[in-house]
Amino acid sequence: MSHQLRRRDRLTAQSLRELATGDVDLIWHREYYPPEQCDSALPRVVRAAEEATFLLTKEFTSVGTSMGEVANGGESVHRYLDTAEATTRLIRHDVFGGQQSPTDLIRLNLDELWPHGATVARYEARMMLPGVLRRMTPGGRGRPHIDRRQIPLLDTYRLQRRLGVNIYLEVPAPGDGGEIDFWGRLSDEEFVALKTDPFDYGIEPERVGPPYDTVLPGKGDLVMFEAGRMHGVREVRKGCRTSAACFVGVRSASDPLLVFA
Ligand SMILES: O=C(O)CCC(=O)C(=O)O
Repeated sequence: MSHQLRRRDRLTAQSLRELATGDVDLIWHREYYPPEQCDSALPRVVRAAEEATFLLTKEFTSVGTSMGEVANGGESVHRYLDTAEATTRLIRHDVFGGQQSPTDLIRLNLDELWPHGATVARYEARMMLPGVLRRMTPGGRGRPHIDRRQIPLLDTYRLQRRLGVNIYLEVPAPGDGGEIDFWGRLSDEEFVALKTDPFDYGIEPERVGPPYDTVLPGKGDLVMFEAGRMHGVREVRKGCRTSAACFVGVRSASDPLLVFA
């Protein structure tokens, strides 16, 4: 049996529905965000990434306290909620001022493409962060992981699926790393059982065997996939890899999609 992921190459109402129901595994829409707009925003994105105080890992940096940092609940949930609005303003007005940000664009598209629209997720009536900016410099990587659905901030939503959304503003040259590898789907419980440290976001690539499929995104590309499928980013050996990212929570077909990061 082939493990190759079932792909679609455009984000449309149909491909979104297929991804949300698990009928396809991946949407890889090339140059979804215009490459020249990636270039014009990049210097400000890099500056914001350099000033970011991200705690989850040293393997990449992220602008904004992200969902990954608060997956285990506790005090950091307050920081996440307290900083969501300011981070959103920073990304929209300071970093992408004068042009639409990739995470604003995807929110609009999702709202228009999904039958019941898309909205920013809330926790106790407070806005979650709708998007982050991530950057990997040489040596950076993302170890294999899933992004769990059953975490304190998301629990009340009872998500059926959590989709990862990434739009690439800068990518290493082919051969210099930064590919996304995909393995099989895991439940939250199976993934937690695989981890040696519950506070570490991922596991060592050597422990998971060869990937089922690999994608090397280009500048401006959108890659969307089910985040319950184990995935990781290969080490960036040269150049940098910078992306705008969020997640989409799927409930039933008659509920709005939820956007959070
Ligand atoms: O940067 C990427 O391509 C993948 C990011 C990732 O690991 C995620 O969205 O959970």
